Amino acid sequence: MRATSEGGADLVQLLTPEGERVTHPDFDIDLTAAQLRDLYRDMVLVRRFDREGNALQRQGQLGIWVPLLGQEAAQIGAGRALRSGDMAFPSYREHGVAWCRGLDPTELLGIFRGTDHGSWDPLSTGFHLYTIVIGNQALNAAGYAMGQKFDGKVGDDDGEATMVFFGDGATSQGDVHEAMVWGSVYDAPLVLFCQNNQWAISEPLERQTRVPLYQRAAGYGFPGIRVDGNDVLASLAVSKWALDECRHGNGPVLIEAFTYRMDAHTTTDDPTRYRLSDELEAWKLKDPIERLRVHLVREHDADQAFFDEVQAESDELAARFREFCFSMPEPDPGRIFSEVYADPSPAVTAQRDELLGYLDGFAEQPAAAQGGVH
Ligand SMILES: Cc1ncc(C[n+]2csc(CCOP(=O)(O)OP(=O)(O)O)c2C)c(N)n1
Repeated sequence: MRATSEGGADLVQLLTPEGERVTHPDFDIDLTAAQLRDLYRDMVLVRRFDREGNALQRQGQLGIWVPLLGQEAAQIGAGRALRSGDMAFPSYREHGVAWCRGLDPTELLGIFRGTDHGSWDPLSTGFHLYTIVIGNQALNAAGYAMGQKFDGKVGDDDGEATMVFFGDGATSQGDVHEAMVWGSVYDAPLVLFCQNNQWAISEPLERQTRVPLYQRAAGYGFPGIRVDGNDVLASLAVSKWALDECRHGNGPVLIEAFTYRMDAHTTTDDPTRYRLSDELEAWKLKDPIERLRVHLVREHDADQAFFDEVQAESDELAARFREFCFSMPEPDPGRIFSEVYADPSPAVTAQRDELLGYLDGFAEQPAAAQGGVH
């Protein structure tokens, strides 16, 4: 399984890299020109604030940023297939899914600036907090999906489903295998959405598997589908189908979105040390945004005014993202102790007092006198 830009014969594709609309015997989707424009807009805006995140890290405003460059179609397709009653469990690169769940992109900044561990409410957004521990969210998601089943929320068109996002590297984690076992034996409404971006930091796909990842589903007894992860139409169509199967009690489903991490693993990584630029060049020709742009121009009369409008909106979003980052307050040092337990704990209180006392040794204004813990 060498890292490759070819998805093979089983790849589900509805829009070629050249922007040509093609059919597939099992999957299709009928979208209006307005819906296609919306998908284009989603991808452009998400890419824009992602690039801004990278720049902010380089300027010392963020401790780290995790780029999604190249994975916009996989994420927007999956994210737009979800309904408000569904639950999504991301890893740390799912800024596009966050966008689809209605988070304001500025809500992502705290984690990367080191001011919080995630500021949004998972229940009201249907979007769990980011998980850095590789594969761990798959078990959380399997448990959540089992709960949906036990609560009788599965079985018809209005059923609920859970979607969990993880990478190719995560498929080597025990947690992901265990999630597949739990999900399958409890017929859980669980869509396992694996973004195979060909690399797990510097480890290529060939270090994770001998067989294509989607084929692993057969061993657990549920369908596995490989979709062109750079094709937003295919990602949306396959995700909708998989979620629908789950709503009706036919889960789980594994989706392998075949894509490519166009940037570094994170801003701490230098991919030129372990991969060749010709690989990157081959994937540039499969860019998810460009193929939809070409399709919109050729088949749906999108004119320059439309593209200019989206560009202007993305610049505004980037400026707002940036301004928000600059204006984020420093967290109170006592805050890390404030929500460890529901009720005060003597051990945590002692640690808090020790830290605040220590910091007071440096401050002109004692930290304890500033209000300390909320
Ligand atoms: C349990 C665990 N082991 C190791 C790491 C360090 N680590 C962070 S990202 C990463 C690679 C993950 O690759 P993949 O699952 O393919 O996802 P991608 O980052 O490519 O989206 C590793 C090993 C971690 N965060 N958690």
